[in-house]
Amino acid sequence: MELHPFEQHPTREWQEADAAHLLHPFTDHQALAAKGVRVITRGEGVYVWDSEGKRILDAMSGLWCVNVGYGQEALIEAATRQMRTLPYYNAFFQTTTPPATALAQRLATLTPPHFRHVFFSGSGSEANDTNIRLARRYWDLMGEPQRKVIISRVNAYHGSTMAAASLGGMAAMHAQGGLPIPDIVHIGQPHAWAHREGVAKGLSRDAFGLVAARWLEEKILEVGPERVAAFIGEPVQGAGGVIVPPATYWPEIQRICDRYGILLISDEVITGFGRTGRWWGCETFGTRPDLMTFAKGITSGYVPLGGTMVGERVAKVLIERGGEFEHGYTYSGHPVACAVGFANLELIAQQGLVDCVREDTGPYLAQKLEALRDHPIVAEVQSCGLMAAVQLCRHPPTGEAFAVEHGIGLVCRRHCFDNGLVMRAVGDRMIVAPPLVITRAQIDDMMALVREALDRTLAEARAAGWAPAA
Ligand code: PXG
Repeated sequence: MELHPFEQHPTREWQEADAAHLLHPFTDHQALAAKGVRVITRGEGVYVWDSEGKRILDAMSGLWCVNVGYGQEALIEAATRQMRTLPYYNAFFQTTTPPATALAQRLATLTPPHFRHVFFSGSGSEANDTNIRLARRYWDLMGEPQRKVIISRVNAYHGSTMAAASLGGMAAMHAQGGLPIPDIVHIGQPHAWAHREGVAKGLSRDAFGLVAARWLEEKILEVGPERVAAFIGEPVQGAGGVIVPPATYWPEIQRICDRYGILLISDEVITGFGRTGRWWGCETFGTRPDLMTFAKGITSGYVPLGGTMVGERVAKVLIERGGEFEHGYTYSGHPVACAVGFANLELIAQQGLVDCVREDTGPYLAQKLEALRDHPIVAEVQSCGLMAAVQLCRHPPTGEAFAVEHGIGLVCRRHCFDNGLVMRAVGDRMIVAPPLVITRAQIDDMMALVREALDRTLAEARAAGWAPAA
């Protein structure tokens, strides 16, 4: 049988072509060209294979998205059928397609009851742009057009467009684009470890959670409550390092939003669709957001799709008083994406994946992580459902960090890759967020690979004199 063009070339040829032509996201291209790109060619379940035939356990679900794992026939079938029937039509100009409307209806049944409307986009970044438009439009229609300011958090990740990167709190991103755009401001993150020598010192987790939430109130008062439109946050910060907030944090944030009447936006791009053990992170943490961003897990990443759940408070004003909302994307409600999303949600429900994460695999992962606490370079472990972080540290008893220039997270990530495991490094925090279909036996395999990578990292750090000898 003749090979497809994608199967014809050896790794080196892909690497050369790639270095010559493809600009990658968040990548130092000179460093990549010197090393040669890794080519991933296929996936099945929780595993992917590279062009050298090496099997890798994908403990990051691609980029926090392949929740049902690779190779699910129901999704493949849904895409194929919809492509044959109608590969594209739009939702502009008073039209729709059955998959777009059916998925909107389905989402209304899977979200808290005050969500009955959806605005689709092509990605999480676009959905967060939509949120800014919606929040400001809402306040215009409410007769308070001066309410423009959106408060977000340091180290938040809300996407990469100019507006979404502004919402995000990544200093390195802001430095490269003249960001943030006006009227977006940031407060600190509820990250007890990062504040261990500062405000969190001597406080219980719960007490620190209240302190961190009150940074929102302080910022509202500083900006002027009459100018604040919304607060946006990820229930658990993902790309910022899987920062699981203290239990006191979100209820206090909700109280503050209610007190000043500001909209609460829950960015559920990572935490949606079962990642935390409930359908939505806001259900795990007890908030009642007005807008909710989703993407990634809606299609398990098989095709791009994002959107915003619009709560009744905003939807009612927009629909009854708003006239035309001057906003939309070519791919808002793309029929193939929506057909795959619909099939994906059916699969998650049929397989009971959300309950499984909450009652079985999530607690099992947490228990396995506990066993890492005795490791000489592990300072803390944190998890929520199937997202987890392992904080590396030079000397856990004193909390002394590794020197930044040693890039210990990247050292650990290299050992993971070499060992057949994808794990993400955020500074000195190692992250896992495996597909929700992962079994207990596969969690055992994953954790054995994690421990092995930690041991190799420790050995390398000791040999280099970065960590104290045994
Ligand atoms: N919100 C959140 C909470 C995200 O995690 C986005 C919005 C943007 O979605 P799009 O579809 O526009 O990428 C994200 C995306 C990482 C990493 O390295 C995380 C994301 C994207 C790329 C890399 O952890 N999250």
